[in-house]
Order: sequence, then structure tokens, then C-alpha cells
Amino acid sequence: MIFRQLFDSQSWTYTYLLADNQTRQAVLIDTVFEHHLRDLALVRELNLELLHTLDTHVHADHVTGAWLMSQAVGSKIAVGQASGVEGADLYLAHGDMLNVGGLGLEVRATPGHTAGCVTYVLSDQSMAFTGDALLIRGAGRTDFQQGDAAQLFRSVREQIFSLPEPCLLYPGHDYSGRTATTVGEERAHNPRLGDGKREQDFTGYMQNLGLPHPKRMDDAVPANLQCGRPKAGDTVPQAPDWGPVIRTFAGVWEIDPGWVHEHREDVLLIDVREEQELRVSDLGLIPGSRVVPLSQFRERLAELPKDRPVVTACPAGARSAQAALILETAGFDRVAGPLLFRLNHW
Ligand SMILES: N[C@@H](CCC(=O)N[C@@H](CS)C(=O)NCC(=O)O)C(=O)O
Ligand SMILES: [Fe+2]
Repeated sequence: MIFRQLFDSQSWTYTYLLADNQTRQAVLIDTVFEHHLRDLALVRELNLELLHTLDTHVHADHVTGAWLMSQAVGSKIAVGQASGVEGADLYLAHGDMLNVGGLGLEVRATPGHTAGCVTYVLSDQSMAFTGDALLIRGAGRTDFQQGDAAQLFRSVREQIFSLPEPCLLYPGHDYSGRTATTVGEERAHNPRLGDGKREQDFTGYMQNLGLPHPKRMDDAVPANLQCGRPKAGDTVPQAPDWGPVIRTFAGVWEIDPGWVHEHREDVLLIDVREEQELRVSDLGLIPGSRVVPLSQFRERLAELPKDRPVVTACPAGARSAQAALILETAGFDRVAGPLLFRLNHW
């Protein structure tokens, strides 16, 4: 199985990628709108077919990237049946099984943080994705979105703590850098919900959390009820449209060299190799390019025009990626690199 845990530092949200090694079929659990291009890059670089985005619940603190992903790769949007979400492709009921290549994910209704919360359990019960029903040594708050502490207590006890003790639990958030836990660990050490705690202990604890509402609640909840579909005027994370530019998981804008060759009159192509390297290189100069060695790049930025897209090139694509980042930081808004310099394109 392929498994990745991704993080959003604004809302402390975890996104999970799960994929079957053989078929390359995949799902993303709890994607974040602003990380759409990062998650898309990972799916593409790992050569996966994204079947579904799954949300554990209607988030109050960030907007889901489900709709953006469905537009980009045709993934189906899946949410819990009681979520109240409009426009999803699949409404999951307690006991439903999702097949992802050879992997199975069982849906368990775990209401209490919100009325529509679900937990996704891997069919061999080795891992579960609890959303905000169970957090590490904690639990999701229950003071809005039809939250109900007594119901959450029962959901966790009956649907999560009934899993085998070694089952790894992956939460929707953690606010202090912890990444995973297990059923056994939480039963032993969760101060609100662990073994020996009674329902009234838990409800008393939850009624007195005294947390301010999430900062983004007023925009996040309505957007999530529409699967994260942007409204007119929203800033949408998307690749620039001046050429076939894609964002890599490394965070670099990459462009197709063939396109650059065809459009060499319209872009400024910069060869970032050092001068002594050019003298001994058997690759020769790239026709139509301007040479600005990476070692001089920062000092010579003022020479570069901003009226055209800039594409940086070098033989291995590493230094040109750094040059592209320098340009972006300096306010050049149409930049791509690395362009792997292959003579057969010229
Ligand atoms: N300060 C955060 C609050 C986030 C928050 O309330 N998170 C919910 C999950 S959506 C929660 O249950 N938090 C539990 C806690 O903070 O203990 C924000 O403004 O976004
Ligand atoms: Fe939440």
C-alpha cells in the first residue's frame, strides 16, 4: 500500500493519500483547498489514478479541495450521508465499503463532533482515519454543527475503540505536532475518553472547553456544504495559463521543453550555466538563450525584462529550478524551470 500523511500549517489539518500499489488506484482523505496543486502533483508523480476524495465531515476551519480535484482529474466526491453536503457524487452510509484497487475502506458513522462525521477503516483494521471524532489524546469539539458530546462518547467507544488495540489511528488535526496513535494507546491514555472515563466525565470536559470559534468558520462551512466549489471572486489555486506549466511536488513550476522550443520568440530563455562550464561543454549554447550564470543571478535580476515569461535552463534541471525560485521571489510572475536542456529540442 502507498500511504502519505500531508499537512496544512494554517489549519493544522492532515490530508491522507492511500493507494493500492498494484492498480495505482488512490483516494485522498480531507484535502485542503489551498494545497490543491501540491496534492495533484503527488498524485501525478506517483502515477496514481485518483478515484475519490473522501471528507470525514463538513470542516469548520478550512475548505475542502474535493471539488478542485474532481475538476482536475475526475475524482468522485464522497461524503457521509448525514453531512448535509450538496453536489457530492457519493453519499456514504454506515457499513458501506469503498474499494480502491485491492484496498477496502469501511465507512463507520461517528457523529458527535458534527452530525455527519464518518471514520474510514482499512478493511484489515490496521488503520483508521477518524477525522475529528477522535484526536490524539483528545476529541473534536462538540459546541457547533449539531455537535453532541454524549453522542461523540458513544461513537468513539463503539466504533473506534472496538477496533483491535494495534490499529493505527490518524486524526483530522493535531495542534502540537503529533501524527498518529493507536486504539490501545488512546484507551490507556486519552484523558477525556480513555478506559474508565464515564460519559458524564466526557460531557463535563467538553462543555467547559471554552474555545473560540474557528477563524474561518463563516466562509468554510458554506463552502464545504458545496464540496469546496469556489464562488465568483475566490482565489483559486491553479497553474498559470501562459503555457503548459505544472507545479511539482517539490514546489517548482515545470514546463514542457517542446513547447518552449515552439514559442522561443515569446519567452526569455535563460541558460544558468557558469561561464567556464560553457567553454568546456560539448552541449554548446542554447540558440536564442541569454546566459546568466546562477552564481550571478541575484545581482543581475535588474537586467531581465518582465514583459515576457521567463524559462530557466541547465543540463540537469536542478540549478535552473533554483534560478526560477529566485525569479519568483523577486516578483517575476511568469516563470518556469527547470527546463531540461536537451539539444534534440533545438
Ligand atoms: N484556532 C483554530 C480552532 C480550530 C478548531 O476549533 N478545531 C476543531 C476541529 S474542526 C476542534 O475540534 N478543535 C479541538 C481543539 O482545539 O482542542 C482555528 O481558528 O481554526
Ligand atoms: Fe472539524
